[in-house]
Amino acid sequence: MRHFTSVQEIGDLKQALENARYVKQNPFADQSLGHNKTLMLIFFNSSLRTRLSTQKAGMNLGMNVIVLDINQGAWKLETEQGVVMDGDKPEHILEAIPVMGSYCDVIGVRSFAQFENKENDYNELILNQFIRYSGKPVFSMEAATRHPLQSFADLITIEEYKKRERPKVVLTWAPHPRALPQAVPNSFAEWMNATDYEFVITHPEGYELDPQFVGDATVEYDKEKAYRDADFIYAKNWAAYRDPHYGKVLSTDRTWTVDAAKMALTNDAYFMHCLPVRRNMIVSDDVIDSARSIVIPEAANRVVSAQTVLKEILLSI
Ligand code: AN0
Ligand code: CP
Repeated sequence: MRHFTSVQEIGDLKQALENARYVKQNPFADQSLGHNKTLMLIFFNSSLRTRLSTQKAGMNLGMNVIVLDINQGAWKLETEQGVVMDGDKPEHILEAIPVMGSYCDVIGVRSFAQFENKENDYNELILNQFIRYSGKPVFSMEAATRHPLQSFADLITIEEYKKRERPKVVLTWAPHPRALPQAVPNSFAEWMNATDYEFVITHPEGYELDPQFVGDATVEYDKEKAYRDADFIYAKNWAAYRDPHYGKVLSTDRTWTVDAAKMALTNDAYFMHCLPVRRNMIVSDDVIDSARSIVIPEAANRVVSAQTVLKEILLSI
């Protein structure tokens, strides 16, 4: 594997899960792989889990790790090509990317959708420029349309907790006061569609995701019906995808908050969320504080997904 941006590059899922199990059981077995290799993590947006878990994954593999927050201390970067740079951005990404590439062996990038131009977001303008101009393997730490390290960790977690071979997994939209990207639900859908699970997406009308990610998942607008007999409830907010409301908050309807009454409809489902989560908006305190909540082991598996992917990248260079 050279670049990692989606489920596509992970190859066979069963093999990837096998690799993840090995990494989890033997976290320090491959320290020599990363010896004298530098991992550079570039953040255009905030992060707690991705920043820490990916650093930890690199360190477990014996790598040196450099973290850069573009918005704190670096020059503001122009990302559009062909513009007259007479504004507030002193440096162009066309120089910044190859310079960063020259200081490292592998690059991780976090760059959310900006909700200014759907085409730019859905063409992954920033991530693709890193792939094109850095000269180094690049992996996504959540880009405009996907968050594959999160989805891989989610899959690992479901495999660890599932009680039946083909669990029913439900992705539910939940309310949030601000506009959030579709990357997490898009990516989760893409990874769930690659399994043989029963996969259902539920959301209010107007929150339809890009059909390329929904694939052949069942979309059920009746949330109570969707929850019925579920083994996993995976909650996430996202802003509208469809035009003319792209990037807009259309509803903060708290009947969509994951609560004990809806969880009671399930097959004693586990509750999952990628975090950070707003309590009593996305999920009620009693659900996230219950024994059915697996958000902490889910977050812990972020080290495992990152290390499994980084190991594959190191094996290819
Ligand atoms: C981000 C999102 O919704 O994409 C990151 C989640 C991992 N969340 C927020 O910005 C709150
Ligand atoms: N789940 C996740 O990616 O969290 P951070 O935004 O804190 O990295």
